[in-house]
Amino acid sequence: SVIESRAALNEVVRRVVGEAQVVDMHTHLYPPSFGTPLGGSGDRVDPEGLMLWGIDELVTYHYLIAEVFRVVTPDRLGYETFWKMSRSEQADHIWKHLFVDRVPMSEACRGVLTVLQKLGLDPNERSLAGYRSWFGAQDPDAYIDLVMERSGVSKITMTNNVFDDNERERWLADGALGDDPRFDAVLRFDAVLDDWSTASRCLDAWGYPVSGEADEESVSGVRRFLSDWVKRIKPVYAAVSLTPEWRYGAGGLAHTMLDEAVLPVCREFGLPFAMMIGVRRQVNPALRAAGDAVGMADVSSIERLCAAHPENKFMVTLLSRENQHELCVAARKFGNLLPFGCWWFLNNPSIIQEMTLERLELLGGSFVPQHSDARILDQLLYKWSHSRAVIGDCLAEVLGRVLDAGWRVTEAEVRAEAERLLAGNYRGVIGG
Ligand code: RAT
Ligand code: ZN
Repeated sequence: SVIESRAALNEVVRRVVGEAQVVDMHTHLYPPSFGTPLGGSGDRVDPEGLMLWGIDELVTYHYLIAEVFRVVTPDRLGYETFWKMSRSEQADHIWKHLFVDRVPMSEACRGVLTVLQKLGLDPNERSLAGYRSWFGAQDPDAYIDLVMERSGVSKITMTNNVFDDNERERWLADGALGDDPRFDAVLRFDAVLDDWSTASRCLDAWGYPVSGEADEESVSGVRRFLSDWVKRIKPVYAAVSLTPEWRYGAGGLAHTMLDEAVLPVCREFGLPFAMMIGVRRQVNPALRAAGDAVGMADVSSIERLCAAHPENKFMVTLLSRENQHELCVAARKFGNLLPFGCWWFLNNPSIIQEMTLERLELLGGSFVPQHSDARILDQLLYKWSHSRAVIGDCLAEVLGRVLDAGWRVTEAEVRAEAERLLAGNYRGVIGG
C-alpha cells in the first residue's frame, strides 16, 4: 500500500523500525558457556565468568562508575577504596548517589531505568534488594532468550579478545565454547597493531616465535597465530581498536603487519576487517575500564587503506564526533568501506540523530546506523529501544522529504530499508 501523507509515513516508519530484527554487530556479551558470576536459579556460578547480567552489573557499568566519581569525588571516596568494595557494595553506592540522591538524567542512568521498565519492574525502588531477588530467580540461559526477544535482537556478536588470559584459556580448554547459535564470534587482537611489545612477548610464549621488528619471522608468526585462532573460534570478522595516532602509509610496524599479516589472513578466510579508531587509552588509569577518552582519527589513512586493498572489506567506526562527516565522504569514495555504529561516547540520542541524518543524506541506506556495545546482557533492552526511536525519527524525516518530492513509498519498501539498516547491510559484508 502506498503511503499518502507524512503523518501516515511517520506512523509506519516508527512501527517498522520498532519491530525490525536487529543483528547487533558489536557487543561484549557472551553465552553461559563462558561462565557467569551470577548463577541465578541455575548452578553455574563462576566469579570470573564472562557472561554479565543482572542489577549489580547494570548499576556498576563503567559508564556509571565514571559518573559516580563526579559526584562523590576521589578526595571523598578514594579510587582504591571503591575498587576494594564488593560488586554489590559498589552498586549500592552508585544507586544511592546517582539514582536516589539525584534524578538519573544521563543516558547511562536512563538506560538502567529503561531496562527495569522493560522487564516489568518499577524503577523507583530506593534499595536494590527487590531487584536482586528478581534477577536471582532467572535462569541465565532462558534469560538470554527473553532479553533477545524483548529487544528484537536476532543475533549477538561477541568480542573475543585473544590477549585476554581469562577468555583465551576458556577457548583452549573447550573448542565448542562458541557453538551457541545466538552468538557470533569476532577475533579481536588490538595488541598486534598497537602494542607490539606485549603482542610479541605473548606470541613468543604461545609458540609463535616473532622478533622485535616487522621482519619475515614476525609476519609469518602473526599469520600463523591469527590463522590458528580463526580456525579455533570461527569468527565472522576480525577487529581491532586503535588510538587517534594510528596512520596508514607511514611505514612502520603496524603498517607492515596490516599489509602482510592481518589483511592477507582476512582475505584467505573471507573475513571483513573492523577498525574502531579514536580511543585515548587510560587517560585516568585509576578509573580502570572507565578511564579511556577520545581523540580525532586520521581519515585519510582509512582512504589510503581502502584504496590499497580493494579486495578487502573494511568496517569502520570512529569515536570522535568531529570525524563523522569525513568518514561519510570516505565511504562515498570506497565501496569496500562500511561505516557503522555510534560508538561509546557517541551513543547518546542527540549525537545519534545528527550522525544518522548525516549518513542517510550522504550514503542513502548503505551503512549500519548502530551497534549496542552492550557489556551486560540486559543493556540490549535499553540500548536498542533508545537507538531505534532516534533511527526511526531520522528515517521518517528523509523518507518524508522523498514523499514531498512526489515519490511514492510503500510500507514494504520502508520495511526493506529498515531491514537493510538494522541487519542486511552488515550481513551482506560478513556474507551471512
Ligand atoms: O564501549 C565500551 O564499553 C568501551 O569500553 C570499549 O569496550 C569499546 O567499545 C571497545 O570495544 O574497545
Ligand atoms: Zn566495544
